Formats: sequence, structure tokens, C-alpha cells
Amino acid sequence: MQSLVNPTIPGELRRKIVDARRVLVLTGAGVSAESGVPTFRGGGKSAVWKGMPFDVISSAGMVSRDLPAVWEWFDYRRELLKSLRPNRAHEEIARWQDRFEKLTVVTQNVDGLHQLAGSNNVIELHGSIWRARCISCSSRFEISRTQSRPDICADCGDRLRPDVVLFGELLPSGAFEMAAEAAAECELCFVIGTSGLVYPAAGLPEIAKAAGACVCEVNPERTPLSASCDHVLTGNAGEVLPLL
Ligand code: BV8
Repeated sequence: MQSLVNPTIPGELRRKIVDARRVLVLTGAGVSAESGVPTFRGGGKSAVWKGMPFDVISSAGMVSRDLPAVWEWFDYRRELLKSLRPNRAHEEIARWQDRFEKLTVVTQNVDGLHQLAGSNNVIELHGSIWRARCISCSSRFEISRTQSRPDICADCGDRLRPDVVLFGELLPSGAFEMAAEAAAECELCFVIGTSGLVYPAAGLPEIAKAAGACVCEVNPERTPLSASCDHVLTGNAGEVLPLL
């Protein structure tokens, strides 16, 4: 990962950070990149699994068509994650919960690294790779880092699927609503490590902006959200966040 010249932090943003009481942080795959978690896009290409673009293997249709293939994709990513740790960006965001009166961390990531870094009450918009859910009774089961994952629902005996939100599926009930509420009432919104292409998550900074919040993007690349941000800090989250 290319180390970039760290951006200077505008005085106006520093003042906003000092004054802000309610802060929203929206993160995407980029916040985990410095931990070694591959992003889905970046460098002009997007992730492919066994010849299938990620938004195909990670789509609702695949669960009914080929659940074992879906499990293979998430088992592979979970195995990768077992040896990876939170990075400076996750750690800074965790520290912010003592810095701001009300901090809401909303993530598109299913990797659980924010929680591992000490962030509480993280809103996981797209679920978690560390949980399985029954395809018929929706019972949820934790997947441990040490034992093999369960295949069958202990409550009704039907098959389990990853407890993540696949493309074409609705977000967990209440998750987006809680995030949208926090966006509508925050004074400062950080958009960290997301390409801003997946909805409804990418709509949250717009909600914050419309409610009068100051929106700050942290990303080594420009995104469709950059133009509507008050501040764009071009760099790697693990290097930029400690400057704030
Ligand atoms: C839904 C879980 C209702 C699984 C994921 C409106 C317009 C257009 C399309 C739609 C729309 N509304 C709905 C849709 C359809 C679809 C969608 O948005 N499609 C997109 C592709 C156009 N949305 C849905 O299907 C959603 N459901 O809307 O339900 C409905 C139902 C039926 C029909 C219609 C609507 C559900 C979406 C959730 C899917 N599940 N994840 C899994 O993990 O496999 S999405 C998954 O991909 C991630 O969770 C994440 O959200 C997304 C990847 O995006 P990013 O996280 O941003 O990562 P990316 O790699 O793209 O970018 C990384 C960024 O980091 C880059 O900018 C890079 O420069 C930067 N970076 C790199 N290194 C660093 C860094 N930044 C900082 N520091 C670094 N070191």
C-alpha cells in the first residue's frame, strides 16, 4: 500500500472537531485495508471469486442457487481474518468514543475489526462474517475463531447461511434507521475508506449534509461522495486519523 504525503488538517476542521458533540463515522473496506483485509474495489479493479464478481457471489440469488459456494467465499474470508488485527485507524476511532459526547460508528464491513479495537455499539449495516443465520427460522449463531462453524440450525434443523446482507437483500431491521437518525442529528460526519457506491449506506453522508453537518472524507482516492464533502483528507486512514 503506497504511503502518501499526509494532508494538512484545515483549521476550520480542527475547530469543528473541538466543538462537535455528536459525531457519526461511516466506514468501508478501506478502513481495514491497512490490517491486510482486501478491499472490493480500488486501483480500478473489483474483487472476483472463482471467476464471479463479488457482487454476484455476494448476492441473494446465490443463497438459493448454491449455498455451499456462498459458504466457501465467506469461509475463505473468515480464515484470512483470523490472523489479522485492527490497525491505527480502528484504534483511533475506538478512542474517539471517549473524545465526543455521542459517537456513532456505522460500518459496511462484516470483519468485526472495529469491535476488536474496542469500539462499542457499532452499527453493522451489512451484518457480520462471525455469525450464521437459519434460512427458515432466522435464529442466529456466533461463529467462533477456534471451532468449525455450524452448518445446521440447532433450533429447527434447517440449513444456516452467513448472517451478512447480500446484494438485493434488505438491511437488518432498524440498523439503517438508527444510522440515518444519527446522521440527521450529528454535527460532524467522517466518511472513511468507502467508495460510496453501495446503497443505502452511501446515502448516509447526504443525510448528514442535508441536516447541516460538516462532512469529512478520508480516502487515498476521490469518490462520488468527495464533491459533496466539506473536507477531503487524501491519504490512508491509519496515517491520517492520528493527525486529527
Ligand atoms: C438493498 C456484505 C433493498 C457482503 C455488502 C440505489 C442505487 C443503485 C443501486 C442500488 C440502490 N439501492 C439498492 C441498490 C442495489 C445495491 C447497490 O447498492 N448496488 C451497487 C453495487 C450499485 N444495494 C443493495 O442490494 C442493498 N440492499 O438495497 O435492499 C433492495 C432489495 C431488492 C432490490 C433493490 C433494493 C444491500 C447492499 C449490501 C450488500 N452487501 N457486504 C460481503 O461483504 O460480501 S456490500 C460490500 O460492498 C461492503 O459491505 C461494502 O458496502 C461494499 C464495498 O464498498 P466499500 O466498503 O466502499 O469498499 P470498496 O472496496 O468499494 O472501496 C474501498 C475504498 O477504500 C476505496 O475508495 C479506496 O480508495 C479506499 N481505501 C483503500 N485503502 C484505504 C482506503 N481508504 C482509507 N484508508 C486506506 N488505507
